[in-house]
Amino acid sequence: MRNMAELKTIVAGQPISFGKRGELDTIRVENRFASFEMTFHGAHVTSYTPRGGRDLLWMSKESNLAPGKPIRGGVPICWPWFGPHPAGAPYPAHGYARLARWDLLAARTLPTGETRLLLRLDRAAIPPEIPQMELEAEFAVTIGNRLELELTTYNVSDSALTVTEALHSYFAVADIAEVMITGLEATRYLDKVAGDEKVGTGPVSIDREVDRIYFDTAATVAIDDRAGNRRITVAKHNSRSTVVWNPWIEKARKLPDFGDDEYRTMVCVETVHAASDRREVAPGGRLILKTVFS
Ligand code: TA6
Repeated sequence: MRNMAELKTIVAGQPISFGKRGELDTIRVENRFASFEMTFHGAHVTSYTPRGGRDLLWMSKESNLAPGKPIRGGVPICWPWFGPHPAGAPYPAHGYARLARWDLLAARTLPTGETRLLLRLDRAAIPPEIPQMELEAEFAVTIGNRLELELTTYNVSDSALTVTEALHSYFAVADIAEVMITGLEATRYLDKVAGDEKVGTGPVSIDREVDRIYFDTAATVAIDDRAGNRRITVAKHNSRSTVVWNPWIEKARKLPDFGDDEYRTMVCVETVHAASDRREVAPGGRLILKTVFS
């Protein structure tokens, strides 16, 4: 882990500072395009506010903000598996990347004025009770008039390894009842609530719990937040599956880190490698998952 003196050297002369959110150390960027915050814990993006606009990301007011606990909101990195692990405990849901501190390796200001950060998962910080896979992870963030997030997996073992993963983005909307999601029409999806497969017929509106993995799609998704008079686009690279999730009333009530009525102001549109879109990484190989939102 780099100490504060080393960190300050990395960011010297750039619009980057260090702060706190709850118990967690944060990296803050204020450049000409946007205000941005992420925690070292989980390399978790917690805020992205374009200059003169509103935060694109939603954070629960009930979220944990402490080492070793998942953060509810922003962009959780689910890695190196998505969802519950087939073996159950001691394998946590959505993997262990979001439970450990990451190290800041580099920070650069591009000729465009965008700020680029590079972080690496500190495997020594992974809770020791969780069996690790022989994988390394790096996360590159580019803060401009779009936010680019790129998660790279390196297989440092001598055998092929299967990875599922997600950039599990929580977007802020004014009123979920007025949201229309386009880009997933006529796309096959697994409906995890009903437990069956369906095909999308038109734009997606949300008036109940929705938990869907859309398959065979590289599409850019648009979230039309009509009550908020805003349209958020979610593009992706090297992913053939997209998750749409809103817990709705009952599930939100059951989640201790999710306010009872907070489901009304969020929706997750996630860029993933999940289910049949799981990826095999060759020994010494790497896997990239990238999402860009604006
Ligand atoms: O991405 C949707 C999902 O897999 C849902 O099934 C729900 O579990 C959600 O992730 C949140 O998971 P978490 O472990 O962060 O509460």
